[in-house]
Amino acid sequence: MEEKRLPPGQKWVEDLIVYDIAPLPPLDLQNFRLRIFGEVRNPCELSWEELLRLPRQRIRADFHCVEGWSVPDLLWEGVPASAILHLAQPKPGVSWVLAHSHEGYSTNLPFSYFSRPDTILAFSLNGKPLPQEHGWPLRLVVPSLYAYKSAKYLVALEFLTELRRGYWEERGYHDVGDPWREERRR
Ligand SMILES: Nc1nc2c(c(=O)[nH]1)N[C@H]1C(S)=C(S)[C@@H](COP(=O)(O)O)O[C@H]1N2
Ligand SMILES: [Mo]
Repeated sequence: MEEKRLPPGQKWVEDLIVYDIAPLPPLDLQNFRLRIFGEVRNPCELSWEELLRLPRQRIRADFHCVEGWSVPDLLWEGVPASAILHLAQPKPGVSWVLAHSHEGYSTNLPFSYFSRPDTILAFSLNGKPLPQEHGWPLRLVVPSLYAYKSAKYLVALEFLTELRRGYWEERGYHDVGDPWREERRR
């Protein structure tokens, strides 16, 4: 059974390995806003309190980094992507989501993967508040794609009808990044 759970070319490791493209500028919950914009009927900015009033969900999922390591069975809790879609109402023709992070990181992913039931905006990992280095206060978690799509320090979601690339995608990483199809680079 184990090998069916491990995508091609991956190896299990016990714990997350921290990757950051840049140091994190200070961020406090008082000033925190999640901005939802682009091709949506209801663009909005959510404060931390408003975010916590949205529906919540827990998921248990394996985490696959494009560099070849996978961590089994992480438990995330947060706001499901479905709640964001319900609120923002993407317009017909939306095909990509660009996630923006506080320190300048960004990543694009197909709208179809963003919309999957296991995609969440997580504020908790393994039963504890999200540790700073793993994306505090809010992180996009997309278990169906390589980990570079799971943007830490999430501050905005932009809905697009055309492809616009994020940080690693501009540098040659795959626009979709499905580990089961081993879409590492384009
Ligand atoms: N904001 C931000 N999110 C990010 C990254 C980053 O550099 N900045 N790195 C990505 C990559 S390449 C990986 S493998 C995972 C690592 O998650 P971790 O640092 O929580 O282990 O975060 C992803 N999300
Ligand atoms: Mo990664």
